[in-house]
Amino acid sequence: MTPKQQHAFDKSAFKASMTQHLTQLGRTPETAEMRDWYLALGRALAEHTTSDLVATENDLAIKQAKSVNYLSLEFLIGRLTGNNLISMGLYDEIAAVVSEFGFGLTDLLEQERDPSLGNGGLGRLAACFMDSLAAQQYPAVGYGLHYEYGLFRQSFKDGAQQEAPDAWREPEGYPWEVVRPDLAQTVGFYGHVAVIEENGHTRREWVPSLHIQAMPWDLPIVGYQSNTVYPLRLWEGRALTPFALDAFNDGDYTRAQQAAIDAGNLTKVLYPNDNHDAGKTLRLMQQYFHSAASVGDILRRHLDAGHPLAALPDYETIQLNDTHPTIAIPELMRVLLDEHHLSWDDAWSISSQTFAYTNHTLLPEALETWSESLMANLLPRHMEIIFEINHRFLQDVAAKWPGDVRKQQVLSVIDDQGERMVRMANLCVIGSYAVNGVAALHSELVKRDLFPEFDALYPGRIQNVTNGITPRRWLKFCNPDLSALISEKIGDQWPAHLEQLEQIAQYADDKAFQKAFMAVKKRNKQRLADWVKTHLDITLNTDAIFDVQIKRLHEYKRQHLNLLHVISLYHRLIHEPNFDMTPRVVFFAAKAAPGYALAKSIIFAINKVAETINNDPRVGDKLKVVFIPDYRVSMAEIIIPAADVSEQISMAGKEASGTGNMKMALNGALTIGTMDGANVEIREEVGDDNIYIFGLDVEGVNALREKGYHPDHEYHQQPLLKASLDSLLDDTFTPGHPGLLRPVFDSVMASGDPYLCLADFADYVRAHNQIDSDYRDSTLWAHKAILNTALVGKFSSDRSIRDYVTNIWQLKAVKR
Ligand code: 26Q
Repeated sequence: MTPKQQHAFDKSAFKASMTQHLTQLGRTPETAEMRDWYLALGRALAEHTTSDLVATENDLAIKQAKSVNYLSLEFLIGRLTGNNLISMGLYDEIAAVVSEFGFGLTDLLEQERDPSLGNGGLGRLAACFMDSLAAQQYPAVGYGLHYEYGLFRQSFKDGAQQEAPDAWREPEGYPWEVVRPDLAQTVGFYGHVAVIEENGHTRREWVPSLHIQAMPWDLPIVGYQSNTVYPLRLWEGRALTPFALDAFNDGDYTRAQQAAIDAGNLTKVLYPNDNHDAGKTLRLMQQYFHSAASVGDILRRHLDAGHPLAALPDYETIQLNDTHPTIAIPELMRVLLDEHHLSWDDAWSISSQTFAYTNHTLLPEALETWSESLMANLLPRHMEIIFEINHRFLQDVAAKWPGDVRKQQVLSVIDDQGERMVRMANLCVIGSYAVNGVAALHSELVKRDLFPEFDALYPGRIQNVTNGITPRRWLKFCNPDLSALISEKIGDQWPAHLEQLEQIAQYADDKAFQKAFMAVKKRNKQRLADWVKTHLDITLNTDAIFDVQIKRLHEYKRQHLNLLHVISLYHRLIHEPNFDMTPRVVFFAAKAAPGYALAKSIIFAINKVAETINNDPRVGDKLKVVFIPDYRVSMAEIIIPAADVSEQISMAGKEASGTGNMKMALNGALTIGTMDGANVEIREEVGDDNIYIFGLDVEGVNALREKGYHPDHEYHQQPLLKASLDSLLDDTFTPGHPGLLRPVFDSVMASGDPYLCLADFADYVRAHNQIDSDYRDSTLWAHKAILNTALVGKFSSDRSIRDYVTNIWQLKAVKR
């Protein structure tokens, strides 16, 4: 136990508490099953964190300090029990308790369902940031939505993705959450704007026609060794009263229930789109519901602490995780104007010093716009406020660039080419005091390509904060053997000071350390191989290179480029008698948005190619392809420590940052990647010799586009590429059914290969050949792998949070 730990651990009291919780589940230690024990453990631990959460909430020093409010429609937290045990410093103590009851802790932890309340990178980033805020004791509240169903569960039927609902709390409820009815808010929708005459002047006030209750559920974010517990507050939509009594009394039973049905649907399910705007009314309702409840709660805390409204920016900052919570800006304005009767200038001064916005994408299809008519119908008063913000803003633009109509058009919040649309990103930039991209390259492209006019209008507003990952979950918890090895050499303070890993670099050529390091990797590969044997019945060779691409399925991420490389290896194994290769297992894991047809076709193609290769006796164990279904945080925790090679192969300029790249490098994998997102910074840290960079960079991509790109030229000039592509058209991978994989072929031929897979293919193959030969030199490989772990300390989310604190939020840590 660490000296910092506040509560001395009372083993017998804890055992009694677990037994008590078993009783509440209707069990005794004799009749309880594994799941009951897990629930009893979770609930017993949650008692402690909940009391620490309430204590943190009531801490006067925190009330007097400035807090960040992290607003995000997604928090992909993953399982909490194991991670919280690490943060509480109780992992070994609880393992002992559990074994006295006759169980293994790791088996018990496997009982927990992942709360998959996010799609991918953006949601996981929010979770890592909450961990780092609590670890470093920067006052924070995370605000999200309490989805009844998280991201869908994925399975395959004949190779095709099937989606099933993710009932993450069923059936007993999630042990770590606590409902806070005293903190419920009410959120309005629809209705009209009333004009009220009051002692000589008029004011405008929204009269909603529908009200929904926002019920908060708190999850405890336990700071690593810090005794600090911050809330992740998730809002659930509920009917205000189960029945509209007047309607019920009128005998209109159906109408009375309608409100309850509407409210119950609001937070029913997470939208499964990643990097794509859905444009659905229910999604806008979710966004407003989230924003209004959160802004209401922030103002309640501020006023309850006795602070004046005008001092809001001194005590609260609100970070918008992409544009999804943008509507919080006009919502705060509405409350200040219509409920607190502030002048426009006073309200705007407060609001525009409170919000900051993070951009996570340059993809045009992901930039949110909402139709003005939809918004005016759902949120009539907010639409008026947006018009007023825009009107005043365009006056500033005209003053800066007199007579420049084009500037007015691109900067305006309203896009009036065609149906009038509200551009959420423009509203964010105008309404925030700071805007940031998520990696150095991405932030430069935000300034140069996405918002050049804003950058000219507001010099310095657009900044960079490079993403990070929490070393607690992504090394200490998921890779205990490597953690122990590191601690043996440099002590055990590195999880809170990741830059200390640099000291490991001195052992990169130490034979004994190399041996120990690679032995850990081997054990982690065995753990993954065992999982694959049990769940997929595929036997793997752990001497093979474990080559890993795990991320959402998207064309720009180019899983199909990886697939073409796999097919080319297979082709050579079959057709070139003298071809030899280092044995390889290529892992994929990815969910496709249910409405994204090509992404689903790529998954299908990978599964069909895997089936063929894995069952071809001519291949032996030279090559295996494994698609791990239902990728999620708990699966990542098994795959990442086992990776030798990390695939980060997006077309340059498209991946804003990536964070899986950081996780795998930290666990000793070598990256094969393009000059995109944070790969650029990983290369800076680990050095050119310890990363495999290939393909066109951003300038190369632009130059090729300029000159004119013809994928069919590549096809005709590169025999290996042609042969690989052609096998998608015949029945090599779909015996008896030629043509089933044509959508993938067409995407890079008929559709013009928008992400330049064929242009980058040859250099990608070259880089993989280099990996193949380097891996055979086990000393060389160990050296490179160790240096990856040693040199990526920069990518701790603790550093990201300190960057936000220093350059944007201006917070002070409050030690408890
Ligand atoms: C928008 C409108 C309607 C419905 C859904 C959405 C939506 C949802 C999720 C749009 C985008 C997302 C997620 C984006 C995302 O995960 N972006 C990733 O963010 C990471 C953290 O910064 C980066 O590392 C990745 O590069 C970036 O792709």
